[in-house]
Amino acid sequence: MGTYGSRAQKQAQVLMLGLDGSGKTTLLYKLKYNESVVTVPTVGFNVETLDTDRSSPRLTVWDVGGQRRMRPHWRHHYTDTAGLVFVVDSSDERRLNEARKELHRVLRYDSLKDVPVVVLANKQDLPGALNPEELCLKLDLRRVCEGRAWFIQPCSATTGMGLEEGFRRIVYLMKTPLKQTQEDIKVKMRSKGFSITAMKQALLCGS
Ligand SMILES: Nc1nc2c(ncn2[C@@H]2O[C@H](COP(=O)(O)OP(=O)(O)O)[C@@H](O)[C@H]2O)c(=O)[nH]1
Ligand SMILES: [Mg+2]
Repeated sequence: MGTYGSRAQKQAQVLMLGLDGSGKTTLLYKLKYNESVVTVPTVGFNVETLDTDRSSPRLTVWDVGGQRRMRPHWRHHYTDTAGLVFVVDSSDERRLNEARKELHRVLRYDSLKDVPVVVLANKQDLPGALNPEELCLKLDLRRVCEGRAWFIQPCSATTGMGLEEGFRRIVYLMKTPLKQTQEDIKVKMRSKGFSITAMKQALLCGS
């Protein structure tokens, strides 16, 4: 699974994809410097390292341009990817179908077969933004992510809400085998008194 697991390096590569305008560059710099930057469409890529807790590898996050003409280049980054973060603009219902198609296309690549995915439901600060459950349906996440670890995290690159949680989640999913993730969820939900049906739903969601 990419560079993750290499003791000498302790680096893991996270690939961040999504349509142009979904907020990738804004959220990368918000996370890295806690600054709101004025972005221009990314031609090529931005790359930054993010520190995590000591027991986890540092993340090298690749933010690859999402314009249509850039998308054929996405695949050059797949080989060493330990985790995929796919960013969607939750307020732009008009382009959700395009986002769904791109996500599904990316997930079909063999080199990303077992790679965990976190979908960042960005721009939650905007009125009318779809919530994670609605996006989960519109992006058909349950079906396309079957057999892999995945999670959908609401966030806002403008306010910073949910960003750290999203990246903590990808680290967790990269570190933890899928079976263990499911076991952890079961234990947690049982301790909170959730029903079997609720547990099954959560497991399906890979959360
Ligand atoms: N309201 C709001 N605007 C955002 C958010 N994230 C990004 N934007 C804006 O969306 C536009 C595109 O962002 P950018 O980071 O360049 O998208 P990228 O093409 O995916 O890298 C910019 O005008 C950002 O200021 C967010 O969470 N909320
Ligand atoms: Mg960009």
